[in-house]
Amino acid sequence: DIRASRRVFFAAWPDAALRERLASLASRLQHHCGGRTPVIDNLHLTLGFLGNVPTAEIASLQTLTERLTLPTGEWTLDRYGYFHKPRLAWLGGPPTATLTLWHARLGEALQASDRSLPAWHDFRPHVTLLRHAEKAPPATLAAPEWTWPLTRLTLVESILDGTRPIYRVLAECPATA
Ligand code: 2AM
Repeated sequence: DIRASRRVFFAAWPDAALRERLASLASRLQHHCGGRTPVIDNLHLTLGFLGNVPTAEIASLQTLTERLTLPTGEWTLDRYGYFHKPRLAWLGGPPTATLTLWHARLGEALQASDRSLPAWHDFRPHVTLLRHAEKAPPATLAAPEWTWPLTRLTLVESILDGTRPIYRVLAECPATA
C-alpha cells in the first residue's frame, strides 16, 4: 500500500444493541426526510476529524491514541438535528462532562504533537443518520432518549473507494474507570 496520505478521524462506535436501534431509527427517519442511511456498521460519533495525514505520520497518531487517558462515562442522545449545507440529519445531544473531557484530552495531545482539531470551538456531537437528506427532521417528531456508554476511542481511516466509505480501525484507546 503506497498511498501518500490517509484520511483519518477519531470516533466512538456504538455497541451492537445501540447500533441496531440507531439503524432502525435511521430507516424510520428516512420516510420523513429522504436521503440515504449509512451502512449499520458505519454508524459512529466523530470526536475529531483530521482529514488527510501523510502516511509517514500515521504511526505517531496510533501511539498518541493508545497513550490517551480517558475516563469511562456516558453520553445521552435525545434530539434530532440537521446540518443544512451537507444535508445531514442526525441524532445527538449536548456533550456530557465525559465527552467534553475526551475532546479536550484529544485536543491537548494533538497540540502537543503540533496538530489541532479543526472546528475545535464548535464540537457538536452527533450520529449521522441520513446523508443527502431532503428535509430536516420534522419538529413534531419526538426523538428517543438513549444512553451511550463511552468505553473506547478509536482512530479510524476512511477509505473513499466507491459509493460508501470503508472504515478501518488504526488504533484504540480503552477508557479506564
Ligand atoms: P458527519 O457524519 O457529520 O459527516 C468521517 O468522514 C467522519 O468525519 C464523519 O462522521 C464526518 O462527520 C466527519 N467529517 C467528515 N468531514 C469532516 C470535516 N470537514 N469536518 C469535520 N468532520 C468531518
